[in-house]
Amino acid sequence: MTARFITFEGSEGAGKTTQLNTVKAFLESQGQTVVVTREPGGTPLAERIRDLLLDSANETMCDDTELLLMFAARAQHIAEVIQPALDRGDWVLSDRFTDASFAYQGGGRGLSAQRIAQLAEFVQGELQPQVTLLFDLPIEVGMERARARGCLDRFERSGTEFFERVRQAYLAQAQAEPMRIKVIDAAQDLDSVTAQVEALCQSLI
Ligand code: Z5A
Repeated sequence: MTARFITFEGSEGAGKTTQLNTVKAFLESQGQTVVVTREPGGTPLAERIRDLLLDSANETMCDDTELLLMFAARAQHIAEVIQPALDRGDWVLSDRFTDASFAYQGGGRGLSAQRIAQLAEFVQGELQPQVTLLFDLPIEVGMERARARGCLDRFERSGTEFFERVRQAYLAQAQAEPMRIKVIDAAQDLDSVTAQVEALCQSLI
């Protein structure tokens, strides 16, 4: 096995959650045990932090608080779910991980990448996903998909410019780490995106 910890990233409505299930089905068809999880969240305590982060009533939350809560949730998630699963030899598929902090809190909010890297080192040490699937699509397409779902959370209320900065930060990460981060064209129809992901699945095992 070459990859056991796989993360799914992308901006609003990119189809991460949908395609995570494609990878899960593939791995299970190969007889693998798969743990599916998400960030922020993934444990009862981290899900409570997620509620704080997404609640649109928390409009006074400052950017540093947002960043620290993301990493507090991540510390709990690693300790309770990710590391134990990897130690058992299971696969872990996480809907978002630290790349999202660099993209949203770094690119989107404008916090220093150096400060985020310090927190990443503190919270996760050597732990890194071996493969990251980055679902990339124009912001308007993703927002349209999210709007179709109804009520918007605290992040989804951010403007187009915020999400454009997030997208560019993700693409810059992919350029810096092409071996780990695989960019998927998520603007295509569902069958075409699924076909791209299935093609990548073959290289996971
Ligand atoms: N966040 C952060 O700021 N910093 C961090 O460190 C972390 C997170 C970890 C919660 O994430 C927020 O936390 C997130 C970033 C921030 N905020 N935002 N924005 P989340 O993952 O829970 O929320 P999300 O990004 O908003 O997820 P999402 O909108 O559910 O997107 P998705 O999972 O990528 O998409 P989906 O659920 O698979 O699909 C969305 C809809 O589109 C759905 O109706 C599908 O049926 C449809 N879909 C999917 N693919 C297609 C295609 N190809 N064509 C047409 N329709 C499609």
